[in-house]
Amino acid sequence: MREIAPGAVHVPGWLTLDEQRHLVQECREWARGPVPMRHTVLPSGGVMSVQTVCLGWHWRPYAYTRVAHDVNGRQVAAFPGWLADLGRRALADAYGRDVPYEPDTALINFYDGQAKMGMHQDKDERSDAPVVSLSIGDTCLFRFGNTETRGRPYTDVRLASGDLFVFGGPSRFAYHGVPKVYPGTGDPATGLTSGRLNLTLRVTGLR
Ligand code: MD3
Ligand code: FE
Repeated sequence: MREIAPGAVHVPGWLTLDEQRHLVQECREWARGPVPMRHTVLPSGGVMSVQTVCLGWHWRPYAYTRVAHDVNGRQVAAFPGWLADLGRRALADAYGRDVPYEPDTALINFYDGQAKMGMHQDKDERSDAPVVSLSIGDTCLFRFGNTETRGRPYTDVRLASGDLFVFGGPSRFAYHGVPKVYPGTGDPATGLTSGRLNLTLRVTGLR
């Protein structure tokens, strides 16, 4: 366990192999629909290299809605209670104490060997509750920056399969990104034979 910055806690190897296998199975189902996993189209017309599917609320830049107007007009799948329980357990382990936490959305990102994510802030939520991040599959280079600029200072961290990262307090609105994934570094026993999955649990503050 390492606190990268105030409120930003990295817990390597937090998920068991069984938990990772279960999450991979669930992600495969969620990726099929009702709103399929797809490359998000940005307002600029650009297309994200990462593929995303959402639970509870559908995210697109810069809004959360129940219905995926930009994909197929369907309502996204519900956010399961067991995933909220996992989020509370993650926070308790990262912070060493029970904290109230009611995540209502998950963004599930899939990275193939070429995908990356530029430096950005997550500001579409109307809540400063922590974000819980779970990584499965290939290791990536994760860049954790500062709240002021896209650039330095930042800290580079390798996120491997099973790692938990919690971003709360002053870290919640820091710039961050994924410059690179390392193909072939994941354990196929997770059920993911290539690429990287990242699940982030969040509180939208919407109703
Ligand atoms: C720090 N995802 O979905 S997870 C994203 O690996 C996102 O897919 C990356 O950035 C991924 O928005 C990074 C780590 C993460 C997620 C959310 C954060 C770090 C964060 C929100 C605030 C601060
Ligand atoms: Fe983000």
